Amino acid sequence: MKEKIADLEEKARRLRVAIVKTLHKSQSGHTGGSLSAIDMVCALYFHKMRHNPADPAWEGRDRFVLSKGHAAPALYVALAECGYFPAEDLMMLRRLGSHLQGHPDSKGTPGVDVCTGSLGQGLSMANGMALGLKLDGKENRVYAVLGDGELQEGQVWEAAMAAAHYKSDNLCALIDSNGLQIDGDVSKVMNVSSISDKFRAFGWNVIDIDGHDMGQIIAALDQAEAHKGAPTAIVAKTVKGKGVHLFENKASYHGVTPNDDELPEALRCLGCCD
Ligand SMILES: Cc1ncc(C[n+]2csc(CCOP(=O)(O)OP(=O)(O)O)c2C)c(N)n1
Repeated sequence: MKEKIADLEEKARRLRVAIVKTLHKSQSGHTGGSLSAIDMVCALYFHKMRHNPADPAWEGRDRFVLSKGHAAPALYVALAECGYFPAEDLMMLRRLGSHLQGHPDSKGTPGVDVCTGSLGQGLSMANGMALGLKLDGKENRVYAVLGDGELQEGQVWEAAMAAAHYKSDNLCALIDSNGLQIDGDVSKVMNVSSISDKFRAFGWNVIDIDGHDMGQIIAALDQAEAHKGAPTAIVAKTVKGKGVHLFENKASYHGVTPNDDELPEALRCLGCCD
């Protein structure tokens, strides 16, 4: 297990490098929330989820919904690393006509199941997928990553209520709780705490973790899978911009990309010199 965790940590480091390089090239996109979510995305794609890059529409796959769709770079670097498309394509992020748009597009990108980006809607889509799979008697699981600022959208709580009502234990929501949104502190814009208490009150199984501790992430994903009779919310404490001190805990880097001056230092922080 120690080796597995070390492998995933190394993978996450490399994915962070890819995020920084991709966003530097595009000069458009979301840095902070991509770096905060990447450890969870990495654990899902390289440890937990059943999926097949050679056959993106494979029926036996688990489903993934990046509800905080602006963190698309985190998803794209994982999909590229899996082999859904060549890594060179990452350099086309946000280009007109590219299959890597600023927010996930299920029609354009192999491996993307749903279009997201309008905050608050992903958990409802994940609910529908989870319910549909259950009605079909399938074992597949559904994972959705949400932002804590996103929880200010009322639809999230309608979805939370419905998932508990239908006992959707094949559904797992991961909350990237980095405490910041586009305009600053989530607690000041519209306080959503306590996130854990809220999901618990809605009837969910709740697991609190450090969202950058790979051991805790995979243990929580295993617990979620084992839990029967209710959906699971993994409430992950994270750092916006994690891994690069220039961007850490700064709301100003929500939608700002590394510039030419910042790139070398950002890569140095991530142990990458090329
Ligand atoms: C319905 C909707 N309203 C506004 C936006 C613009 N927007 C994009 S990201 C963001 C802040 C999201 O904060 P959070 O969910 O905490 O994401 P993170 O900090 O993890 O990047 C906003 C308001 C949007 N994408 N969708």
